[in-house]
Amino acid sequence: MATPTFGTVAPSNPMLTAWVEKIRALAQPDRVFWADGSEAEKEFLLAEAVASGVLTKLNQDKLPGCYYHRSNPNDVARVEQCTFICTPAKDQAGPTNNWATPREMYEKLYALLKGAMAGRTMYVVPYLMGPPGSPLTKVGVEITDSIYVVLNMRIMSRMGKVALDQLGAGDDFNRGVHSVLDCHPDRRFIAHFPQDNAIISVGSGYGGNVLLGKKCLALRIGSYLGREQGWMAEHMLILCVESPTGEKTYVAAAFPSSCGKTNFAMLIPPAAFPGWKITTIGDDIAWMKPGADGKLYAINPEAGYFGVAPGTNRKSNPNAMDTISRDTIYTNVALTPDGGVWWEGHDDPAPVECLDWKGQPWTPASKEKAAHPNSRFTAPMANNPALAAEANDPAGVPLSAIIFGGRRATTMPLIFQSFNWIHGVYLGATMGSEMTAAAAGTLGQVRRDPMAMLPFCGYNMGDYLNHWLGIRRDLTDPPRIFHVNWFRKDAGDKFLWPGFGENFRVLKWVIDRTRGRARASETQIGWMPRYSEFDWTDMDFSREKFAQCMRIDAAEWQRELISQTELFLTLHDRLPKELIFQRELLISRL
Ligand code: OXD
Ligand code: MN
Repeated sequence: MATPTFGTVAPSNPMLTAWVEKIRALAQPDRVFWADGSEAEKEFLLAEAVASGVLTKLNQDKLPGCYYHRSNPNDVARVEQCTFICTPAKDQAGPTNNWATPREMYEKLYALLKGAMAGRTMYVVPYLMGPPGSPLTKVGVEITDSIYVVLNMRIMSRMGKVALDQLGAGDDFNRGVHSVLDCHPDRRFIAHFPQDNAIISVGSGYGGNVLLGKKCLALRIGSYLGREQGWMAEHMLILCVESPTGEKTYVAAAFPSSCGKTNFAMLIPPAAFPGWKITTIGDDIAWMKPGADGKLYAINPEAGYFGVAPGTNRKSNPNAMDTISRDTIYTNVALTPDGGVWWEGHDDPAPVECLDWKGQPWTPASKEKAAHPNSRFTAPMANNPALAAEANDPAGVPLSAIIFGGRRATTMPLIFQSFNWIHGVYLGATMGSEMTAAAAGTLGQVRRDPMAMLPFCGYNMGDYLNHWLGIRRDLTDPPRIFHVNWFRKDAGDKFLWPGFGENFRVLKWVIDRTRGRARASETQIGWMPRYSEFDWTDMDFSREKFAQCMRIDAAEWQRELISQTELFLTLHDRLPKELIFQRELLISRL
């Protein structure tokens, strides 16, 4: 390969160069590549990734700027059992995190990193989480031996010179080190050192484990920093609903992984609602801080979408299909003979033949899936036809509503509103969801996932819930809190609610509630809309069906309370008393 002319210019920040030199001396790469984020550099890296077989160039007539990657089949999802919060004391990490002391983990991981990059290039990737110039924005630097990581980080964050400019001569940056090592599950660790603002990830190449700006910095380290500094890092999409008169309302929503955050963030209102528009600010992560006016402001720290491919199609998410039609990296989907991509739930019929996510010949008669259920696309948010201009606003957007939701076949109604902030925190804290393919684990089993943050909270979950309650003190106009469930089923195992675009009808009620325009009935579990409160234009949905979606079933709620007990027991020593009172109130109402 020609001698590279890229990546040779080291930045002038001595704190940064000293740390990079320390890791270089440890990992012993053949060379160091300083990423600047330029277009020319991107072309160079793409060519190198193709030449080395890391990426396959897709059919550029069909999918301009798009590339294809297959991961090691043993490395296809986040691995919570290998994810650690490293703090001096165990109760700082809390009962819901794997814990190790920083000393023990540094020792173990430095031993694994010793000489690990011999024969490889060590890339240094400076990046911003958040729009340039925002007071919430953080600088990170990821050192990695994976060119795939560099190219993904380029999409997912604001990468290169812009980050070095914001860092200047400062020392306030997250230090992230990543090496794929030999990609062996026994040597897979994703370790966070919140007090050092540092991350070390080894043994994996999967996005959620290795794109360190995302889950590691923006959620685990971010949640820790947020508590120290008076803000919040949350697993939430952010969207803007614009009415026909131009009134804008901002909403954040937390759903566990693979429960439709990306689809909801890109929702298109049904034709029955002319003039209504939804624009996307973020699809996965929100950083939120009380503003001087007493409202809660949110930014999306990311610059791209790392979305689940299966099930994405023109019906479920037309904006995502447009977004991923160019400049996208596809991982672990199926590869068609004409250089295209396919997955279960794609608009195109199943190809007569193709290569599956493992590179094996696949036909519709095959028993295995063609695409891995957690196969992904990495696409720039700038491609989204419905991107909100506010996505790049350093000031963020003032939230009027926060929505919590899980994937629940039973118990949880389509929509209800909390009585107040504390009750809303209780709803978020007790959220349950059936497990999906985004993390290795038991599919379908309901687990408690407070605020959808169970795998992402970088400190004691009890303290985290206290932080949620404490934030209220800085808010004179807090967002209203709601709970939704798109996934309730009837006795025949069929979804009761059609979902997708029709979710706008639910969202519209939420918006109208925050603006004091919609009425609600007080029930045992919260405020609920009556049938007549929904706009049913062009939708054939009977009163009986709606009643089924909204039903509060005494026996189901009894089981729900018992299952919530497990979480309360786990968190008992730091559980805020407010949440215990909320539980008592719920029991007496029921
Ligand atoms: C994600 C996840 O990738 O939550 O966003 O797993
Ligand atoms: Mn997520």
